[in-house]
Amino acid sequence: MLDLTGKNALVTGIANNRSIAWGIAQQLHQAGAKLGVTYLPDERGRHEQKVKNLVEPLAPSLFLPCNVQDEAQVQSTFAAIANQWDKLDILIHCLAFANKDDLSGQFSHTSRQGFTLALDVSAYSLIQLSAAAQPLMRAGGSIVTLTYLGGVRVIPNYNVMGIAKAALEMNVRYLAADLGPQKIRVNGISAGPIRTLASSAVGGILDMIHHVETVAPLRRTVTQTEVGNTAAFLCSDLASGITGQVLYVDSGYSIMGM
Ligand code: 0WE
Repeated sequence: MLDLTGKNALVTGIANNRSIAWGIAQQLHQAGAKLGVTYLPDERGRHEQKVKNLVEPLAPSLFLPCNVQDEAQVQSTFAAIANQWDKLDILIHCLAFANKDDLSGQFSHTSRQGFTLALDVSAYSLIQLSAAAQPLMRAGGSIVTLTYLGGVRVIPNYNVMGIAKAALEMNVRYLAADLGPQKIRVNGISAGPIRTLASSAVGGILDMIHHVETVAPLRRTVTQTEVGNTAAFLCSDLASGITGQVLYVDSGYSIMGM
């Protein structure tokens, strides 16, 4: 049985009730994990209040601001975890950002600044959070990140995010090799396209979803709950032999050639 009781989990990347991170947080909670939640702080705190209300039913013992572009916030987050919990078992990384202008048009025109931003927030942050989590993962641990097929194959308009996901997937492998001796496992979930805040800002997402519904073996898109269940599995002792892998939760879409 999938059982996460006695495990402490930090979940990043919840923006609203459509977030994949929200699906993951719910499934970790259902499996008995204790939760800590981070959010991207905004000036007026309206976003903070929305996320706080959303996660309230999961009774997180920690609710912390964490913008990964500010190293001090990352240090404060993990200092607060060290204060509250005797150990950290699970780290869920669901963070990505690229300039909207870099998610359409000519890839060859991607600016140095846009490239650096996308790779910093979407790929480097996994290294950053893993380093901060490492001393707290005293009993070993499980780190799970979210990736996308656009990091392996060309998906129109995914552009610089594809390069960021390619770097992220290689981060998974190097981190798995680095942290394995400390019994810390590192894996990625490559989710099929889902309607979320991040994807709805992307032109043509509905056409992409329709395409998946037409050609994927299961003839449908995946749900946040399905990604959440896979994350819960990867974080459980059922997956104790799995590290450095990218699991596809995509209705089988990625196996198709036509
Ligand atoms: O990884 C993603 C989306 C990540 C993302 C989304 C945005 C929109 C708003 C990163 N940065 C931003 N910046 C913004 O200003 N996905 C897997 C969803 C997604 O994004 C696409 C897709 C799919 C699928 C972009 C182009 C084409 C397909």
